[in-house]
Amino acid sequence: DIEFDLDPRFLNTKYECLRPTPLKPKYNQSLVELLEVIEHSRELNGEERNALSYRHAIAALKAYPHNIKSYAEARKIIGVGPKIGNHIKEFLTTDTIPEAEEILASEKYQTLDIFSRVYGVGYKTALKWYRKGYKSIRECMRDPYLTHIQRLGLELFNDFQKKMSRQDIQELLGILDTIIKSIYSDCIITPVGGYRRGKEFNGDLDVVVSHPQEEIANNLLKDIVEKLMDTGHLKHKLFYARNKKDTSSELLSSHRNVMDKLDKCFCAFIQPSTQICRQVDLIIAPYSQYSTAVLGWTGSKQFERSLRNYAKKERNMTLTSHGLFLNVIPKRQVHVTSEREIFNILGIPWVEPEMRNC
Ligand code: TTP
Ligand code: MN
Ligand code: MN
Ligand code: MN
Repeated sequence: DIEFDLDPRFLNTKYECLRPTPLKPKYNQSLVELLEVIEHSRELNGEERNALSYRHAIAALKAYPHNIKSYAEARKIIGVGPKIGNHIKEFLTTDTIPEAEEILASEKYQTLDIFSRVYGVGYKTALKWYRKGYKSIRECMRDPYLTHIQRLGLELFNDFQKKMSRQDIQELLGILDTIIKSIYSDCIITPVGGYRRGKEFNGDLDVVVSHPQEEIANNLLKDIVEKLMDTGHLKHKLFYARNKKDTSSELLSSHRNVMDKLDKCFCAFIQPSTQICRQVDLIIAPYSQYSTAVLGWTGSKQFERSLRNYAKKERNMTLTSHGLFLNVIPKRQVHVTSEREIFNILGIPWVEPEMRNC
């Protein structure tokens, strides 16, 4: 069984990227689900640091190769401190976690959870709407102060809530492939995000597109978006950013965990067979940044965060979607051409995309 065929040295590490993590954990599943409720509620309250400590513990539990049987056993796992340890103790005796049950039953959590799923709405806007007394998406739509993107997000809410099967995604990929290659037949199109990690159902489709010729790659976003508008597939641009093709100083200034500077368009895209509006995130990468862009956009977010931390703290390198850099003065780029090469240079055992689900 490849899923837990891992070096025991790597099991108890704070770096999720050293630990293959499957989509569906084999052990401790209901414990993980309850802790995820607490984590999500911390996130919705803007308690990011607290949420992060839950995420570390959850990731460790997802990769843990046994059902936990005692508090002492739980506390041996890196990332499980006294607080989360106590929740695990509660779980071992009652089969649930009282705080998670309270959260799930609270009207505030239920409402914030819905509002925060609207495209472009973070916890701050969700909380603002909740404080105004809104209880439903319909009530939010009557708010007089909506931004253009919030209105769009609310209008698209029903469609965007519908998950895509892998077959739905394949239909969209087929269309993108035909249209993009009709512009330039040498384009390289790679699905990334949750789909590449093997998720059965996805809320969106993320795609990295590149072309071997720099000049063509530079203008690719504009060309693709125009064509998708002409064909009627692209209904709305949710987010559109083209960045100046500048010096490498730009690349170096993009910090970990913030939006990169790759050209991108987040699209509301009509799926022909269902007429449902789907979110398709198109990312354009120059050929020289292709492998780091694919790695960076495959996720999970927690996997990326740990990979970047590992590069920085253990290897004195900076990894972004734009490239891999040595942190010497002046910074030096390490040229890489594949994901495997990046893992090799960082000295991390290869992790299949399906095992990056921390
Ligand atoms: P998402 O599509 O947001 O996440 P996902 O595909 O992992 O999960 P979901 O099923 O909710 O769609 O982003 C895909 C990956 O791209 C994510 O794991 C991290 C990366 N990413 C960035 O690097 N920068 C960004 O601004 C965003 C939105 C994502
Ligand atoms: Mn996605
Ligand atoms: Mn996305
Ligand atoms: Mn997670």
